[in-house]
Amino acid sequence: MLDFTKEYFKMVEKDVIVYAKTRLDFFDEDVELSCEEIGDGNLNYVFRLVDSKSGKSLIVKQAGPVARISDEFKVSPDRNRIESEILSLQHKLAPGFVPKMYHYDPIMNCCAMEDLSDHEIMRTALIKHKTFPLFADHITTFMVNTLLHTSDVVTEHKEKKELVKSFTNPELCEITEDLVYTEPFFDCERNDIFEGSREFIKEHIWNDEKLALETAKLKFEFMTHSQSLLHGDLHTGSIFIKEDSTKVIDPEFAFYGPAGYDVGNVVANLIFAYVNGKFTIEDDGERDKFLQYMEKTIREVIDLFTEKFLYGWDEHATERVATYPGFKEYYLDGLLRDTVAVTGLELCRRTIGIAGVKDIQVIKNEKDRVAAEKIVLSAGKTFILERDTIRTGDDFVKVVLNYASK
Ligand code: SR1
Ligand code: MG
Repeated sequence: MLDFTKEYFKMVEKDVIVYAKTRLDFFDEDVELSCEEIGDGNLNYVFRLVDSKSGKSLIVKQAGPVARISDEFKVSPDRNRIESEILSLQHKLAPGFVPKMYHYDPIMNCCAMEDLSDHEIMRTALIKHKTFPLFADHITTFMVNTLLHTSDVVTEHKEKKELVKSFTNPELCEITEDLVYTEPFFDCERNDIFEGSREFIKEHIWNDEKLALETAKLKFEFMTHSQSLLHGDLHTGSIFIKEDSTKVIDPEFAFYGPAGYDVGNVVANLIFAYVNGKFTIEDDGERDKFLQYMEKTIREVIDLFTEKFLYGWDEHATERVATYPGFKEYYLDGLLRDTVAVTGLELCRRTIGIAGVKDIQVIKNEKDRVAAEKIVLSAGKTFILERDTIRTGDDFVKVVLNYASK
C-alpha cells in the first residue's frame, strides 16, 4: 500500500491515481480515473486526471528533486509551497487570471489545481499564429494588480517584509542569476547556441565589454531590489489562453524583485512570436496581418501597463510620501527602465543560453534561423544598452522594426 504521509517520493501516473483517491477530496466515491503526465516545462511533473464517469478533471503538479531539463540543477522542492501560496495570493489580487488552487502537500511536494485544458499554452498558440485581442488588456491588469499591490506603495511595510521572507527563493533565483544575467554573455559551456550564429554572438555579444558591464549592473539590481512580488518567469509558456480568457501559471520562480522583470519577460516573448511569424508564415497577407497584431499587442502591453499603473497608484497608494507630486512618475520611470533591460536580457538569453524557445527553434531553414537570431540579439543588445531612452510601446516596436525590416 502506498503511503503518502511519511516520506517524499517521485510519483508516476498510477501513483497519482491512488493519491487522488486517498488524499484529495475532489472526485466522487465511484470515480473512474485515468491519468497522463503532460508536463513539457523545464522543471516539474504535471499530471492530468480525468474521471470518465463525471467528466471532472484536475491537475496534480509535483516538484522533483532536480530539474527536468538537467540534473545539474538541484532545485528545492519548496518551490511547490511557493507556487501554491503565490497562486492563492494572486487569486485574491487578480481574480480570474490564475488557476484555482485546491490542495498543497508539503510531504509529497505537490499541489492540485484547476484543469485548464480548454485553454492552450500561449507560446504554442502563437506559433500556430493565432491571435488574442484581449491579451494585452488581461495581462496588464494581472501585472498591475500583482506588482503594484505587493509593493511598498500599497502594502503596509511590515507586512511586505513578512512576504519578502516567505517568498525568499534562493535556488530558483540562482537559476535566473546564472541563466539570464551571466552565462549568455560569455562563452559558457552550458550555453546552447545555433552554430550558424556563433560568429555573430562572439563579435556582438561576448566581445562587447560595454554590454558585459551593463549586464553586471543589471544582475546586481535583480539581486538587491526587493520591489514587488514577481511571478518570476512570465513568458508565453507560463500563460494558458483562449479567446476570452488568460490564465497565468507556473509562478515557482516568485520572489521580491524588480517589477520590470515580469513586464520585460512578457514583451520579449511577444517579440519572439513576432520574429517566428516573420520567418514562418508564407502567405504575404496572412504574415502582415499577424505581424501587425503582434506589433499592436507589444505597444498595448507597455502603454496599458503605464496607464493602469498610474491609475492604480492614485486609487490605492497607502504610503504618504508616495503621493508627493512627481514621485509616481519617478517610480514608474525606473520600472520601465528595468522592463526595457529585461526585454533585452530575455531576448539574448533564450537565444544563447540553455533554455531556448520554440518560436526560434522551429525555424527550419538555416539562413532564416540565423537571420531571426540576429534580429532578436541586435534588438536585445539595444534594449540593454539604451534602456534610459526607451519608454513607450511605440519606442519598443521601433527597436524591433529597425532590425526586422533590414
Ligand atoms: C533550469 S530551468 C530553465 C528555465 O526554465 C524556466 O522556465 C526558467 O525560465 C528557467 O530559466
Ligand atoms: Mg515554468
